[in-house]
Amino acid sequence: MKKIVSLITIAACVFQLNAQTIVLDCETSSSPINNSGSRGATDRRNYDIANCWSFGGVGYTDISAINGGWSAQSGQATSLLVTSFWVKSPWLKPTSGNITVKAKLTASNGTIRRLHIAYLPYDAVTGNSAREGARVEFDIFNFTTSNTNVNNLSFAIPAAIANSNQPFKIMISLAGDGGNSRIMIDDLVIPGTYFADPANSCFPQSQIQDADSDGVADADDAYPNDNTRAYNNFYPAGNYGTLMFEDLWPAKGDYDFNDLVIDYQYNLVTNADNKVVEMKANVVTRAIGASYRNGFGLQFNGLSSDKITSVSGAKYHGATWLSNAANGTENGQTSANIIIFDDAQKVLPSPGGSGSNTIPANPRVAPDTTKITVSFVTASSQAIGLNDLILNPYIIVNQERGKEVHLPDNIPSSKVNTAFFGQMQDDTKPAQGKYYKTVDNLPWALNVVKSIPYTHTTNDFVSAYLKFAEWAQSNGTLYTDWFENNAEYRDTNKLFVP
Ligand SMILES: [Ca+2]
Ligand SMILES: [Ca+2]
Ligand SMILES: [Ca+2]
Ligand SMILES: [Ca+2]
Repeated sequence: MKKIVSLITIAACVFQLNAQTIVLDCETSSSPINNSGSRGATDRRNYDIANCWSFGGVGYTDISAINGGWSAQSGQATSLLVTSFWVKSPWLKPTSGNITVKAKLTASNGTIRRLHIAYLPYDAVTGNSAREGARVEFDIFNFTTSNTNVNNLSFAIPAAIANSNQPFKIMISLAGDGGNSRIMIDDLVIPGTYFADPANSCFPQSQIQDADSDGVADADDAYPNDNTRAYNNFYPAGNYGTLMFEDLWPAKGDYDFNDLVIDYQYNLVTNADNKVVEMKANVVTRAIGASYRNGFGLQFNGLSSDKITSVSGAKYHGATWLSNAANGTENGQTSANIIIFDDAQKVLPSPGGSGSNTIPANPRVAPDTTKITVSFVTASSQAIGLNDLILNPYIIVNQERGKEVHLPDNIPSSKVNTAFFGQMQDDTKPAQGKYYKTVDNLPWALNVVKSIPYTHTTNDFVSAYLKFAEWAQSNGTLYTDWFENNAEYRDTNKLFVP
């Protein structure tokens, strides 16, 4: 086996979801032939108007643009009226978060230059011809008029309209007094979902079917008759992933990575506000190439246990080390921990010979699927975003609670016996954030975001996955697809055939 100098494995499961935004950057033209001068400015502004932005006394310019080639610009900002120079967004349903915008002055003169930030409610009855109700100002920014620096501004969406499921416009007024400088803005980003209808005078969209009135149209709602749930977020998306563990830690062992082989898929169910309501995990125990009786747990890094209201589906067989609270999380933990099963040998009993589904000559046993449902608190003050969940799966070796094996550089639980760190081949160095790796950065656990075959008997993983070592030696830059079934990537003689 080649010397492995360093190794980066696929990181533990970090979920990221980009919230929807409505953006004005003044760049896009629907007319590709007019790319310069005032006609280019008009084209670009018309493109945004067609998408239901509106402007009062504000044009586009490519002179000293703030970002990209173009920015929006007021006339000489010598009116303190909020109705002289303004930009209005399309109708949108604001979510929580910050409106961000870049702004500057064209010259360092004048006594006052301001941005007024306001929202306009929808009012079809007493509103204006665009059905805009009375303007509500919620923030203001005063420029320093002695410079032309770019100001990166941020304004919180007011709680009164965030996630209200009602249409609003955001209106930015550009006002001032004295001098002759103009105000430029660019890269305006508003958190929310677009709700204007360009085909109907830019009025708010209508006729959307939403049977459970959670603000998510039936067509987009994975739970159209359940107003507490709206979306599925699968990890991995579209397929199962594989987790493989070596259980002789802190010794390196035979490095066959088949002591516990699990396929998994998590579904983080979110509500209309994109807050996590529950996690459904399918945990498929495929193989056990071990004599140890290993448990399997999942830590939610940094999430306090009281954020979980219930856990169902765990498989327990009387482990004396296991002590759970009423909500199904393990007692005595700083971060929430769920023990999914306490003894793999009971979940996937050996059908004869040693181990389960690792020795080709032995009888097979059908993989076991453990279905876990974890429910989370959903009160708005405590609700959990997708980015708040960092999932950290691990094994508990041979009924010894303090002997945990995690994915590389994943932190242990509060129950770990730190005396194992640094023993045998382990080179865990918490001060450096290094966990569960050898001096050469070999791990004791692997996570692959698709289901892959595992080694049979005690075959060294490196001799079965022929590009694994090169991937590892290259710091994860070569053969990032080492686990794929490409020509000359695998020695299938070393892999178990179910
Ligand atoms: Ca721009
Ligand atoms: Ca709905
Ligand atoms: Ca729903
Ligand atoms: Ca092994």
